[in-house]
Amino acid sequence: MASRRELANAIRALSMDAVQKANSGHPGAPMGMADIAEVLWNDYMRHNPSNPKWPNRDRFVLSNGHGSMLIYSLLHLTGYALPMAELKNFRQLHSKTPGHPEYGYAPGVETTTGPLGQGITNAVGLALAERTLGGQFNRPGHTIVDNYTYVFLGDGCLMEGISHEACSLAGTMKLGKLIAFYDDNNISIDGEVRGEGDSPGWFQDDTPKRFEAYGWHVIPVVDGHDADAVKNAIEEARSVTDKPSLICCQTIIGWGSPNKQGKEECHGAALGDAEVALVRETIGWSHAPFEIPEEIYAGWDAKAAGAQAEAGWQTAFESYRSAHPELAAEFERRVAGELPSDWAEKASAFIAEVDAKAENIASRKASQNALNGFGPLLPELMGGSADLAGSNLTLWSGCKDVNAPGHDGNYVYYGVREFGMSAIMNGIVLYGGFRPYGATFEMFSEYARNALRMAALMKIPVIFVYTHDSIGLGEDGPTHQPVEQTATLRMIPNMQVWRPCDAVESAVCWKAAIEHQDGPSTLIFSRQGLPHISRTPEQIEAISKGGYILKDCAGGHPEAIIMATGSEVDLAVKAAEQLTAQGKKIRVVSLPSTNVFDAQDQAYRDAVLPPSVTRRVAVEAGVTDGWWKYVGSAGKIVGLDRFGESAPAGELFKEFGFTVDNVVKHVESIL
Ligand SMILES: Cc1ncc(C[n+]2csc(CCOP(=O)(O)OP(=O)(O)O)c2C)c(N)n1
Ligand SMILES: [Mg+2]
Repeated sequence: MASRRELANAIRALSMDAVQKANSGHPGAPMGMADIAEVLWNDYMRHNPSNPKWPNRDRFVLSNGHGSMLIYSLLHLTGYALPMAELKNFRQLHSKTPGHPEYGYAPGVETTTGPLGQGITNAVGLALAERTLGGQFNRPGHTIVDNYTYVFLGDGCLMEGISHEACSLAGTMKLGKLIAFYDDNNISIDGEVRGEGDSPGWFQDDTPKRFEAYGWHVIPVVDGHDADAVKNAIEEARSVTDKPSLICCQTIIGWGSPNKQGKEECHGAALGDAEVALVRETIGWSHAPFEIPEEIYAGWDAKAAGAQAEAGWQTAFESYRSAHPELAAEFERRVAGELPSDWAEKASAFIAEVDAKAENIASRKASQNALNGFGPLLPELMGGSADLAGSNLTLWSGCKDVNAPGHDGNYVYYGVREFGMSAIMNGIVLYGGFRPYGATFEMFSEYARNALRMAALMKIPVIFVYTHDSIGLGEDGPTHQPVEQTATLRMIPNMQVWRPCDAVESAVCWKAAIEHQDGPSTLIFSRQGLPHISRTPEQIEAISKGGYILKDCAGGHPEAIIMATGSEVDLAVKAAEQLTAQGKKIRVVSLPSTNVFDAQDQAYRDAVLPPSVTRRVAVEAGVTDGWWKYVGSAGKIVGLDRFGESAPAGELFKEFGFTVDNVVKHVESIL
């Protein structure tokens, strides 16, 4: 039987050889954490390589994603559908082994990691989702949701600010089944993180004390190369159920490399052929690159144990089904990510109700109304706000705090943690069974931005809600007034951005976001009141196309088009009325989602914005850059290419030209 060290050395060999072959990558972390990974995966991880989507599997997150060869080695060795050919193809085009682990490529990769700090934050989301889904579905004698979330992280993750946001919240929430392994190797790219005297380095935190202060259970000193010590630490961590655990593992980066271990040199570069040969000698690994002896495979193979674990769970689930048939069916629906069968019909009925009410309200209020309409249909909703519930209006009548007794809630008080909230939502949706939405002021989407990008990269259906969407928020001033944010959010590939103009469009955009399953959505709402606009049922239907004709001239052959989004649609409508009264033929196009509109076929887009009509004016209280593609070089834009000011909203709209008269003037200038 292979020894633990020999099993761990398989990770070391695969990692250094794959990096060497690619002549690119990070051998240090996998070689340093191999012994820890061996104990965790062989003795504790409950997973089924033949079914990477088994809902009750333990989750593993490599937050120090640069060490991607660690997870690829583990997945290959334990029996996932990740053949050796993929390891040989590390970092090559169309391989399943990209430079950093990417969700949707290698089976068993739970989330995309690499941007440091976000993996641990996703893991907090995974652990919160596990606890909450358990609270909602487990019943006495039937524990069907019950898994651990394990996460590896390095100095870099701990230096990143988001780790504070996430770990502080995890401590407050007492996420006892979250177990983190800190790769305490005193190295990051620039060298030793803990220097001395006049060269203090850049990371001298007392990490154990920091995590104790968060309310974590901390195991402060574990030799990360001593399997027994690691095993004891995992036992201890699992025995503490009311606190997340941090196991601080002292390791040597690049362990086994005689000339490079312990040095930053092996962090992110191939060791070189000569050093690779020396490692083979040093660790006693005589096998050729990418050759794994049968005995080693046998020591790692998790297929039989995994199949057995899942079968045991299936049996338990069938007994749950007998006792609670409706819950079991609902669990299966939720985990499959399917909408309730009556969703489409009830959602449309709600939108018709909103239209009939014809309310003049802020779109943030309309958003809350939509949540009250849709929330009862969707127990999978997991809401939240970064300490702005009363401003973002994210609470609806069915909200219950996730931390309340029973842990069966559906609302997260994230505190002032925009980035943390967003990356936690990514983790929640990745767990399965939930549709998270979370809110802040649109301005602070900036704080969260990379998590939005990661959601888009992973094509996962998180709903980011942003209120206070322009200078229309008024007196809080330019620090809080978005100007360039909507435009830049639209630029994120795979992100559907909505900026509705009234309560009806707000309800439709919520419905669209809920139905958009293969990517994130951003919903942008106003602070200030917006008038109801009347529409035909066909127009209401067309809102979900992202852009549509809201008002047309008689005969349908306009001489000019005014297009707008959100709070500026009203200006466009009134300007068109004024111009129509002067005998002009004007069409108004509402574009609540430019991305969704862009995805319509050419015939539809041309029907809304006929290429022959080149006299076009766009109105949006934000930067103008993105609008030129709609108005063309003959067009005009009423926008805002500067920061706002602190003043009442009405005055600001006048000051910056968002008036009916100014829109009319712009149209007249090109007629
Ligand atoms: C947000 C972010 N900033 C910077 C980087 C680039 N980067 C990758 S690894 C690394 C150093 C990480 O140090 P540590 O976590 O200690 O990793 P180790 O060298 O110990 O493997 C940096 C700066 C990154 N991946 N993500
Ligand atoms: Mg390090």
